[in-house]
Amino acid sequence: MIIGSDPDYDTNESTGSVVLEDKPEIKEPPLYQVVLINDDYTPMEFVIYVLESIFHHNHEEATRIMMTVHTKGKGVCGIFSKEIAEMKSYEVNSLAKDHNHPLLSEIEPLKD
Ligand code: TYC
Repeated sequence: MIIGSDPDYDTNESTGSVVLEDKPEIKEPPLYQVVLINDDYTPMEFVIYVLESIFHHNHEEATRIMMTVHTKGKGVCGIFSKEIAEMKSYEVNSLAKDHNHPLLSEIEPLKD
C-alpha cells in the first residue's frame, strides 16, 4: 500500500517520518425507528394498509402492530437508517393527509 494515500497515516513531507493514529475508529451509522401514533379517527383498515404497503408487513403482523398502537398509544413500524426512516415517515404522513386521515408517524433514534 502507498502510505501517503492512506488517511490513517500522517506523513511529514520533509523528514519522511510516519505517525500512526491511535485507533482508526469505525462506527456503525445510527438507527432510527419509525413510530406510529394513535388517534381516534383513522380507520383501522387504513392503518393496516399503510403497514402493508409502506413497511411490507404481512396482514397478520400489520394487524398486530395496528392493535398495539390502538391500545398502547404508539407502536414501532420498523427500524432503518436515518434517511430511510425519514422517507418512510414522510410517506405515511403524506398518504394519510391525501386521504384526509389524521394518522401521524414520527422517527426516533434507537438507543443501543
Ligand atoms: N384508534 C383508531 C380507531 O379506533 C385506529 C388507529 C390505530 C389509528 C393506529 C391510528 O396509528 C393508529 N379507528
